[in-house]
Amino acid sequence: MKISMKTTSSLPYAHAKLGGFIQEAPLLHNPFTDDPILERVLRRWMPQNIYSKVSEDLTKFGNRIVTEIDSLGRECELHQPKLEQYDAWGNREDKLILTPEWTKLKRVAAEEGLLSIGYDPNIDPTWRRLYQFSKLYLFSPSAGMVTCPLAAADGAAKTIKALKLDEYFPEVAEAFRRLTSRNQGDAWTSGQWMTEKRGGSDVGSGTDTRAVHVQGNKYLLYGYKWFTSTIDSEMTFTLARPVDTNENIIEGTKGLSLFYLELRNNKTGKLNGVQMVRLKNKLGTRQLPTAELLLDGAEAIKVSDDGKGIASISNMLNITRIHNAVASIGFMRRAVSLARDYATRRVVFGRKQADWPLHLATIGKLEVEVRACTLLMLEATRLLGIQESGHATKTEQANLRLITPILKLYTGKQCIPLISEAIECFGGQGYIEDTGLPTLLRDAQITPIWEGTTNVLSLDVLRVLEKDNIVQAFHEHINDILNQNKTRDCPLLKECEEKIKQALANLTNILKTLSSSDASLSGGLNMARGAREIAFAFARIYSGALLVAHAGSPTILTQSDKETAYRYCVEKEPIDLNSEIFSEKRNAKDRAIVYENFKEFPSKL
Ligand code: UCC
Repeated sequence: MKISMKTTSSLPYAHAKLGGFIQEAPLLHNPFTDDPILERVLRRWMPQNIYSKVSEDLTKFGNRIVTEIDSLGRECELHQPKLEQYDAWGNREDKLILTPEWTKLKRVAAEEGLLSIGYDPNIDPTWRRLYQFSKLYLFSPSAGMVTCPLAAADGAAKTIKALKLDEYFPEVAEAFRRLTSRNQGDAWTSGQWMTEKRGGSDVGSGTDTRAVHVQGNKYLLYGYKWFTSTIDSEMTFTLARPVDTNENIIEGTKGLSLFYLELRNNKTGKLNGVQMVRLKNKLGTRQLPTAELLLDGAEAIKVSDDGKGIASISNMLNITRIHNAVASIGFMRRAVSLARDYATRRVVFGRKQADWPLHLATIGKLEVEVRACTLLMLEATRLLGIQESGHATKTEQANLRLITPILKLYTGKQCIPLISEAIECFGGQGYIEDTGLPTLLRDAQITPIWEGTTNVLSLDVLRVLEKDNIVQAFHEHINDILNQNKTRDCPLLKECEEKIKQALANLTNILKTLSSSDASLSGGLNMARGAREIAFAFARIYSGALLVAHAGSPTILTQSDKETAYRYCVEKEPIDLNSEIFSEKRNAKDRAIVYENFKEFPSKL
């Protein structure tokens, strides 16, 4: 049969014709004005004059993210760093090739004060961390992982101030000036070289790097740093073992000291006794230059007392752990924000996705979790500001130390399934590289790993719990937060409060039993076995209380705040802290499950 021309022109597909329909892409909105919770929290917590300036800056910055920054970040994913070790004639060069957009983003970060706001003497010290981290949170998912050198730079600046290194070492004072500079020309970032070939968790036994004394505080470092991110940074702090005159070293944590070093000689521009062995081939964060580094006589300055390396670098870790959480939550927020926008554009089975109850409920669940995580992060940065202003009470100091590992581990763990679910909201399109969505999931996978894995951080929580009165301080703080709920007659919030109090009582009882010196009470129970559950219980109680206080605020509450608190505190699966989790008897059962059918069973675990 012959088809007439008239008929063919009405057919949707033909040669050089791809069909009439193009799916509308999700739109990136100003991440500050689009965020359902951030602005209201800042308004509630900050004094009016500070809030006005901060919100004005964040609105402007949010626009810049949409119009300029986001596409720079995307370019960093598309044009990843390369390492050229030799020139054509065989000379060792270790030339790191970075896309211009990476460099541009670092400049934007300096200009926007993403680090310097946290140290700016012209901003009220109580509020500058909350301001800084709010801005970083907006920046993070568009930043092409420039947030990593910024995190380490912030950790370095904090270490310098906490240990007063700028008062003793002029080089370090200059580094601090550059780390906190807004001047694009001379701003520095930092590395954080901790991980060696034996791994990055047990740093005390895993650090092989030797420090050979030259004179005064000057040393030469020899070692192999296995997983060093941000190798384009100008300086770093690192750990090494000083060698005494008899060539002896002290093993373990007690043998480690903290060193400051600059990557290049500032006169010649040559690498300072460092070879870039290879770039790491990572699952995600591929925008970020991460390498194995050989230290072959790198000139360094010892900046801590002998044996105080880990305690000193912890100043850095506690800051980078907050940055890590900001990254996790930034990725989550971006995924949910794009999914909710897309749901207003895509039509399925005759309706917009947003009009299908099941789809709406799916995004609703994600939204509740992101809000809980956001509040926890904002609370940590609020406490950090108070601590750095010198006005923190003992209770606030204790809670800052406690919340830091909890925030990091909880948000790192939440973000992967959450982003995965948000990506599913795009159907097959979410699986397509050019949409940029897969990058979110790939990059998120690092957040539970670096800066301490979930297990290592759960054990850090136990380290904190060994301190006196910490549980008491947590109780007081949670009660204070719950007392900020000013709508006491709201039945939803009442129920939330009851749940939180119940969970808190349960957690306290378990902790009492576990730490009891009375063997009949604690016998057969091992706290470390259930360290994750303990940490998660703290996270849930803390976030829940913050949601209740937020929803009960008289001035700016919305019905959806109450609903969010209710869903998080009451409807979410309960925190199950029964003593069975901690029972030593389960070790053998776990071993049987994990190693079933395993041919070479280790004789002793
Ligand atoms: O470097 C990495 C990637 C760089 C990229 C940076 C940017 C990422 C941000 C992303 C944003 C986008 S990854 C490297 C990650 N490695 C870690 O985070 C280390 C993980 N391991 C731990 O945290 C362990 O818990 C260790 C290493 C701290 C455990 O060592 P020890 O030897 O068993 O520790 P001790 O003996 O319990 O503690 C030694 C001292 C003690 O103080 P003193 O000597 O005064 O008694 C502890 O109280 O250190 C103190 N300490 C702390 N203090 C230990 N941890 C802390 C802490 N968190 N805060 C305060």
